[in-house]
Amino acid sequence: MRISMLKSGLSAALAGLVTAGTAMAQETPALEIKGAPEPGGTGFQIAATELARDLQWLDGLLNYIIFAIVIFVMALMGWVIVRHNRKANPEPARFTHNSPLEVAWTIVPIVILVFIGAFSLPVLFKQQIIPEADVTIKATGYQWYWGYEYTDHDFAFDSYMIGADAENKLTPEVEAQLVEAGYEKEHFLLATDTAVVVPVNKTIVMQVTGADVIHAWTIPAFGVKQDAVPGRLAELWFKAEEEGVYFGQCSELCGIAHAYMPITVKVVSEEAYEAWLDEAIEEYAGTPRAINVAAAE
Ligand SMILES: [Cu+2]
Repeated sequence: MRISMLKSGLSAALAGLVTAGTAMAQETPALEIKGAPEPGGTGFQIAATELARDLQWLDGLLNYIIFAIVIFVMALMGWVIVRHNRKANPEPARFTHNSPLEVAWTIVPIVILVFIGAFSLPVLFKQQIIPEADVTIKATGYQWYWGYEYTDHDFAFDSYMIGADAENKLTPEVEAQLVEAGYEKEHFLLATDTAVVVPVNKTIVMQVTGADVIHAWTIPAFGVKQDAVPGRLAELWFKAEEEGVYFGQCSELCGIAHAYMPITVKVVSEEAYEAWLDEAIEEYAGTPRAINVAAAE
C-alpha cells in the first residue's frame, strides 16, 4: 500500500520533471554533487574516470619515493651532524674524490627517474592519445565565462557563473538562484547557469581553445586539465563512470574575473542525455539528429 503510494508519488514527480524539462533545455534530473572541493580539504577529489584513478595512483607511488628520499637525506644529515661535528671529529679528512660514491650518486638518481618514467609516461600517453569520440564538444574560454559548442549537432551556448550578473557577489538573490538551479549556497563560485551535459560511460572529446587570453579547462575529478590558448585547438578526453555533477574552475590566471568563470559538468544517463540533447537542439537551434544521421550514411 505504502509502496504503491510512494510509486505513484514518484511517477507524479517524474512527470512533473519531464514537463518542467521541456520548458528549459538545461533541465536535467536531480543529480548528486560528486566532484567539488571541500573546505579545508587537502587530498584529491573523487576519481570519476580511469585517467583520474591513474593520476591518483601515480601520486601515491611518487609519495613513497619522496618519503624514502627525505628519510635517507635526513638520516645522512643526522649522521654528519653527530659523527662529524668539530668536537667528535676535530681533524677532518682531506680527500676530495671517492669514485665509487660519485658513480653511485649519479647512477642511483637515474635509476629512480627511469623507474618513475616507466610509470608516469604511460599515464601521460593515455591522456594525450585522444580516442575516437562518442561526443565532441568544443569549449572556448572568454573573459570571463565558457562557451560550449556541441559540434555534432551544431548548437552552442554560453555558461556563466551563477551570480555573474550580481557583480560576482553572493547576494540573497544569487543564493535563491543557486537553490532554484539545484545547488546550495556553498556551490557559489562553482555552479554555472548552464552546464556541460554528457552521457555516462561514453568517450567525450573536448576541444579547448581561448577567444581572448589563455584560460584553462579542468575537472579535477576527471583528471583532465588543458590550457585554452587563442588560435590553437587543443584536445582532451574523458569517460566519466558515475552520474553526478562535477565542478572545475578556470585554471590559468586570465584577468580580473578569473575566479568567476567556473565549469559545471553534469554526467547523466544515456536516456537523460538523449532527452536533453533533443531539447538543447530545439532551444539552441541546432541541427536535428535525423538530418545528422542521414548525412552520415
Ligand atoms: Cu579564465
